Amino acid sequence: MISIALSKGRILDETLPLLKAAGIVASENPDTSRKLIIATSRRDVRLIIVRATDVPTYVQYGAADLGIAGGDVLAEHGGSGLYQPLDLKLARCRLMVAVRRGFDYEQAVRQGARLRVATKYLQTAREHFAAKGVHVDLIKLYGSMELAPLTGLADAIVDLVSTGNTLQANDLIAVEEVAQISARLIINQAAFKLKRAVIQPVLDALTRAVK
Ligand code: PRT
Ligand code: MG
Repeated sequence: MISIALSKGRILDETLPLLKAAGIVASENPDTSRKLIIATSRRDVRLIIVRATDVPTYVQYGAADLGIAGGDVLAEHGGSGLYQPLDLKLARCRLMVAVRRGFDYEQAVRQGARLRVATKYLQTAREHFAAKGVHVDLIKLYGSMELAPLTGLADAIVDLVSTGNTLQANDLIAVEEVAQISARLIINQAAFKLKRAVIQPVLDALTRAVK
């Protein structure tokens, strides 16, 4: 038996068709079901439903053998104990620096001002600004990052952008790309060795489905 950790929402919506193409069909709709463990059309494969940020943790400790997680979440987790063999090319977006319309980001950076940056992505943001030599004070938030520049909590945010509608609705503009993001398949390293006979065909089928 293998378990695949998935999160509800975007990742799930885009993953179910991919799993189906790989011959794995959920026995009930995880979006509407209250069940957190969901059987599939394959008796040796089940789905477990966790928060997006918890997916790498479940797979790292082997509580799930496989998982599907955004590159943003994986970068923050660090990837310890995980193989990341396949970019699924879904739930694509960009991690961006954004500021209030009218805030002169280039000028602030040029002057070496100490920027206050609010984000859920502390690790990634720290590395990004360190590589640019920009001094930042990072403020950890868990959601609604867009509010931070509007309320004076921060000068800038680092957040995910897909359509850009959320930034626009809040009078913010993206000024810099931090990373391009997509969801990846992750596999527990020990499970990949011990359960290779079950996992390898799933990996192969998903690889074909992505193409
Ligand atoms: O919602 P919850 O707190 O449970 O967890 P989560 O937000 O981590 O999960 P979910 O399902 O919202 O996102 C899961 C994954 O989808 C993320 O880890 C990303 O890899 C990926 N993804 C792709 C996105 C987006 N696009 C996205 N646009 N995740 C979030 N957003 C948010 C963004 O943070 C911003 O608030 O959508 C808003 C911007 O969208 P646009 O279209 O207005 O630009
Ligand atoms: Mg969300």
